[in-house]
Amino acid sequence: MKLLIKLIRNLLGGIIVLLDLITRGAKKKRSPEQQKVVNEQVKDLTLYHFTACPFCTKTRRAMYKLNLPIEKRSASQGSPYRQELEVGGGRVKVPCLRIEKDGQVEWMYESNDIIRYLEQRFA
Ligand SMILES: N[C@@H](CCC(=O)N[C@@H](CS)C(=O)NCC(=O)O)C(=O)O
Repeated sequence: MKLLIKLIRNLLGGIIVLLDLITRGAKKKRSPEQQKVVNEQVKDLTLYHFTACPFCTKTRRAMYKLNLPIEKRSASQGSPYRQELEVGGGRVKVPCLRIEKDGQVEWMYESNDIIRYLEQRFA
């Protein structure tokens, strides 16, 4: 039963990923100079995610739309980043954005909070 639920969840997640790919549209356009600055700024950000999680898809979609090449780390079973997320952030829940600023690290959970943060900073 657990396996069936997992299978259905992954299938639905896959469909959502596919729909996102088909409908995501254009990225935000910046001048090459502006994009270079943004590319540098996002080096302090890392997204921990699962491929087939709808909340992660929503967050990745916002990152794509805002043209933010943020490093993504899979937190699925078996990935070394899973433990990194658990130890650093306190729990294995995705999406989670790791924000490094002035030597301080913040682990931001909740897709809506992450998207709001990215839009306020980069839109
Ligand atoms: N309200 C959260 C929901 C996130 C969520 O439920 N993520 C699932 C994967 S789809 C998860 O990490 N579950 C593991 C857990 O909650 O321990 C958001 O919008 O980010």
